[in-house]
Order: sequence, then C-alpha cells, then structure tokens
Amino acid sequence: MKMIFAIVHDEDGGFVVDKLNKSNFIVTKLATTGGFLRRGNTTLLIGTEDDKVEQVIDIIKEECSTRKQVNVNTPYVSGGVQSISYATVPMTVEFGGATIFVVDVEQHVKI
Ligand code: 2BA
Repeated sequence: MKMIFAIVHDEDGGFVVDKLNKSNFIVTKLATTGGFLRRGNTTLLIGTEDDKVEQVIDIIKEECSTRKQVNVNTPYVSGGVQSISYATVPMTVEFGGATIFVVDVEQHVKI
C-alpha cells in the first residue's frame, strides 16, 4: 500500500477531491501553507493500493495542470556578525500544478 501526499492549489483542491471520490478513492484534505510564499495551499492524503497510484496521479494531472508565475520579495541577509543587514530581493517563481510524494505504508489499520 502507498500513501500519496499531493500539494495542490487551493482553487484546484475541491475539484480533485470530487474526482478522486467519484473514482472510489478515499481522501483527506488539509489546509496548508507553503513555506516559501506563505500562501495557502491544499495538501491531499490518499492511501491506496500500489497498482492504483498511477490512476491517482493521472486524476491530479487532469485537474491541476496549470502553473502560475508570481513576483515575490524574498529575504536576503548579508554581512558578518558585526555588520549584518537584511534586505529583500525581487524574484519570479513558478508554482502550482501539483507536488506529489508517494511513500510506502508499513501498516494500515481501521478500528
Ligand atoms: P511554497 O513553499 O510556498 O513554494 C512556492 C514556489 O516557490 C515553489 O513552487 C517554488 O517554485 C518556489 N520556491 C520554493 N522554495 C524556494 C526556495 N527556497 N528558493 C527559490 N524558490 C523556491 P512549487 O515547487 O510548485 O511548490 C508549491 C508548494 O508545494 C510549495 O509552496 C510547498 O508548499 C510545496 N512543496 C514543493 N516542494 C516541496 C518539497 N520538496 N517538500 C515539501 N513541500 C514542498
């Protein structure tokens, strides 16, 4: 058995869950925050059999294919202990689509 962690856009999360449920997958939906942009995103937990992992990834691909570009000011620290200074540097990052991790499940118990 595998556990799939999928981090998706907030706006895509509901559609993906609906489609996964319709295909008989059980999903837990968590409201999460990206550590870099500090924006809300959605993390889905999907426990499933090994041979169904590709089906799950295909469904996520169908609903979350778009990547977006945003301009951000990211913290930049320069100088040494005596003269440390903090600034921000503008940069463009691409995010979205989906970031997916698939991990082995050692044990699965329902009580
Ligand atoms: P965030 O951490 O808010 O990152 C948003 C986007 O900013 C990332 O998009 C990436 O393009 C960029 N980024 C992140 N950290 C960076 C850094 N240290 N320097 C430069 N650019 C950086 P995605 O890769 O599409 O990731 C979207 C969200 O998925 C992330 O939101 C995070 O919540 C999650 N994620 C992605 N990779 C992850 C990983 N290896 N482990 C845990 N969470 C991850």
